[in-house]
Order: sequence, then C-alpha cells, then structure tokens
Amino acid sequence: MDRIRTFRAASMPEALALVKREFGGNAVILGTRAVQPDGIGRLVRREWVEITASAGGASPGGAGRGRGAEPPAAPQRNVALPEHVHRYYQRLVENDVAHEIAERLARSVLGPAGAPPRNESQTRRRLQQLIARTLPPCETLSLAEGRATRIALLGPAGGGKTTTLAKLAAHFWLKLRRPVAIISLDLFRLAAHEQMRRYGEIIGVPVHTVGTASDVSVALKATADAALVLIDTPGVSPGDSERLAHVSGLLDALSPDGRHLVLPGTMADRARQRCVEAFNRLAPTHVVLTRLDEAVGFGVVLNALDSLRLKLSYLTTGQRVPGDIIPACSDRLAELVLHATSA
Ligand SMILES: Nc1nc2c(ncn2[C@@H]2O[C@H](COP(=O)(O)OP(=O)(O)OP(=O)(O)O)[C@@H](O)[C@H]2O)c(=O)[nH]1
Ligand SMILES: [Mg+2]
Repeated sequence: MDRIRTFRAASMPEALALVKREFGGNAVILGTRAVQPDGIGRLVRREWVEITASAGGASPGGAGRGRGAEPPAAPQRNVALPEHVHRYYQRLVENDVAHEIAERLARSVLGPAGAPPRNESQTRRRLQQLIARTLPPCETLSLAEGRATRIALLGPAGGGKTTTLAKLAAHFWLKLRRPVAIISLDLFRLAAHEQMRRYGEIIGVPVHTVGTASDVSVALKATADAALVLIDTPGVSPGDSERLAHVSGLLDALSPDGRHLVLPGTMADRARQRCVEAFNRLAPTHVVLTRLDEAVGFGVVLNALDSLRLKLSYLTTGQRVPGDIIPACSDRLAELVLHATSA
C-alpha cells in the first residue's frame, strides 16, 4: 500500500524538498494547494504551500505527471548503453523525461558510428547539446519600434494565462519602464474581470475590456500609445467550439503580433494533445509552459514540447507576481533537464 502524506512549507521548492526527503525521487504529487492570505494581500504576501504526495504508485487522474498515471519506474540497466551513459539516462527519467525520449537521447549520444562518449563529462556535454537541439526555437517578447506590440495569451481554463500576463506586465512596466496596457476579453466571469482589474491597479497599468467586436476599435485606439499591449482571453474548454469561435473572432479583430498558448507543463499527454488540437484554430505562434514548480523535474518540458512545433517563450514556476517566470533559453533548459535531483 502506498503511503500518502500532506507536506506544508513556505514555498513550492521547499515543500517539494520535504516530499523528496521523505519519499525520494519517485514520489508522486497527488495535489497541491496554496493556503493564502485573504483578498488583495495574496498578491503581496507569501502563502503557505501544501503538497499531498504518495511514496509511489499511480496518481489519480494523471495530475502532476506529464505522462499520465505511471510514475517513472526504476530504469532497467540497458545492456547496450555504457555505464556513464546509462547513469545519465537514469537522471533523465528521474527528472520526469518520458522513457522513450530518454532512451532516444541516450542512444543518440552514442552517435551513428557507435563511438560512445569516453566519460561522464563528455556524455553530459553531448546530451546537453542534443537536448538544446531537440527543443523548439526559444523566443521571448521583443517590442517593435514606434508602434504598439500586441501579444495575446490563450489556452484552457485555469492554465495560468492571467497570472502570466500580470508577470509580463510587471516585468515590462515596473522593471523596464516600457508603457504597458492590458486588454481583457474575459467578460464571461465577474471574478476574472475583477482579478485582472486588481492586477492592473497593483502593477499600475490600464485595463480595457472588450466584450464584442464593436469594442475592438475603441480598445485599439486607447492602447495605441503603449509599447506593449497584453491581451488576456477567457479560459476555453477544448470541447467548447462556440466559445473558441467567439475568442477567435475577437482576436482576429485585434490582430495580435503573437498568440501565446498557455499550457500547464504538468498536463497529462492526451489532455494536452486535445488542447493543442482545439487551440490550433486560434493559430497560436508560441507556447508558455506553466506550473513547472509542481513537476517532479524539468523533463516534463521535453515531453510537452516533443510533438509541439511552436516557439517556446516563457516557463513559469509559481504563483508569485512579479516573479516566478523564466524567459525560455534552450541551453539553460537543457541544463535544468540534466540537473541532479538528489542534491
Ligand atoms: N503552482 C503554480 N500555480 C500557478 C502558476 N501560474 C498560475 N498559477 C495559479 O493557477 C491558478 C489559475 O491561474 P490563472 O492565471 O487565473 O489562470 P487562467 O488561465 O487565467 O484561468 P482562467 O482565466 O480561469 O481560464 C491561480 O491560482 C494561479 O495562482 C505556476 O506557474 N505555478
Ligand atoms: Mg484568467
């Protein structure tokens, strides 16, 4: 029988460290919960984080693992791989890289002529290069000269669109002092509108709302002087074609320079594929992977991007605004995927 326990700490990395210390690298995260102060204080005060984890075994609903319900089994010794290559294969699996991708990488590191790397450091160097090359191109936001750059965030409900948008708004306005404006298309839920309005107030950037096509020209005029216009869209279930069509129409009218699909990095494979297929209709150009703080390792990034041919723009690693956002960079990501988890 698996052991299940709830761990509480001041931050997600600390809570994950407790889980790892208690249950080891094969722990399965069953659920996470932020225990927050009330009201506006939640944006500025640190919250407690609770993780419920099991020592091993299946995770209900596949939550928290990129490859569905199976935790990574202890990798079998692969006789075809030299010892030091196999050790890196194990590390990839420990970091939640799917077995088939880890195996593909380990085999590629041997090279076509079967000239294996001589030692650990050569293996690491080759793997790092291979991983960086496997990743899609990385491209963060860059602002056009002399006109507003418009960027839309879209994706499934609760994926982290509004939080990521607030992090970007804070970075460009509070840190870089570039004028930012927000356009919110999320008029479906009062709470969503309220959330965006509060972020706007706290960060100090104007928020305009667009509910129908007739609001578009007013919003475009009102935001024409901003260097960056961030467009927040409502969460849409992949099966809701009516709402997808509505958002698609408004986006076409706003004609953004980039459309960033926001997906939790911890989403199970099939759910993610369904989302990607549904959101293709909105012609995404980039992907943002969120909730990586809830993943066992950065390997989920490789799993998520393996069949996704969109540019990677940002990764998010927590709920804090501002903060908890990493600009995508393939070399840095390759390092993170190969990072030893048992340290
Ligand atoms: N752990 C973790 N939580 C996150 C991250 N990004 C966002 N969240 C949390 O996820 C929840 C949903 O985030 P939102 O930004 O409201 O998601 P959304 O996609 O705008 O949701 P809808 O507008 O309802 O579709 C909030 O509790 C966020 O604090 C992240 O990187 N890590
Ligand atoms: Mg939202």
